[in-house]
Amino acid sequence: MSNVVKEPRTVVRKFLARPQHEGVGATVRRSIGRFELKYFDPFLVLDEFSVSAPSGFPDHPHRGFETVTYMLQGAVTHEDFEGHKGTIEAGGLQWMTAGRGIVHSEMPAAQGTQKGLQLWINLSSKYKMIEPRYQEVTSKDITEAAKDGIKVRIIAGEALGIKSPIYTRTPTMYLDFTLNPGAQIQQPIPVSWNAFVYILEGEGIFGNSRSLPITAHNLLLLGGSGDGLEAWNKSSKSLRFILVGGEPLGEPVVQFGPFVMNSQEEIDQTIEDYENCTNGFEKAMHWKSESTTVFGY
Ligand code: FJE
Ligand code: FE
Repeated sequence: MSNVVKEPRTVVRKFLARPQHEGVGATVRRSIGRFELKYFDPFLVLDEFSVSAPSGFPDHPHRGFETVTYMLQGAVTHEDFEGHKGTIEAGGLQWMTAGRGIVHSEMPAAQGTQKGLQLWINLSSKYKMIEPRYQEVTSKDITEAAKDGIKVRIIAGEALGIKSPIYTRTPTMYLDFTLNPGAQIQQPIPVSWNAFVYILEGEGIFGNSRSLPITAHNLLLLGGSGDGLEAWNKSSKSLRFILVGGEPLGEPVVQFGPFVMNSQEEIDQTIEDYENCTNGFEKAMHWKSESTTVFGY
């Protein structure tokens, strides 16, 4: 393989994400967003979630950031206060820019266990109050590339010379790699970006070919300033992980649950807006999701 990475990044920290309760009866393995790792600029939360009916994430608001929901198994139905509704099926993706405000529900769409990843990406102060926007991609329309025992689903950014059509308001890359036994990758990452790996399946070696293999549910923070990632599958099973990178915003972050702003004053204003249904929360006034009714909340 040609040397596309000149200065590979090293793994500087490792976190095992253990299951915890979230929403109503749902379980998440939270890596970014827990107290030891409150923020990894521009990333606020990474949850590997697992829900079965009637558990889920009933009506709740968001302001000031984006949520990226990527389904791994089963399906989730989302429904918002503007009447936007749909189902994210296995392998599919919803990239939601909450901007000034969304109120929605995210609930299981099928029997059995629904699994996926939800990533929260912060928005810069100049975009926190933009109009909400959705980008939705079904599994068959996700850009894929394959080469030398590597398969990559390009959710955002570029890999193996192929680009995703997703627009990232905060510059972000999001790649889902599967490496066959014996395969290795060299993936460029912009030098100034923060980047991490989260392992989904199997075991892999990251950063240094002599390091110990790392298994599922671990988050790896990649050291700054290198120009890419090198990883190896030296095991006998397939290895699946995501590589996510983003341009740091370098701004103050004040978070109150699902509201993420730059100052306490803006958070106070947001709570007021949500309570009074103003400044983007107008449609929350008489709204209740259908799923909330169906599931009996
Ligand atoms: C939540 C605010 C929230 N992780 N993973 C507060 F927005 C949420 C929430 C989620 C969520 C939803 C999905 Cl589909 C997947 C998630 C948090 O909706 F649970 C709390 N407590
Ligand atoms: Fe949500």
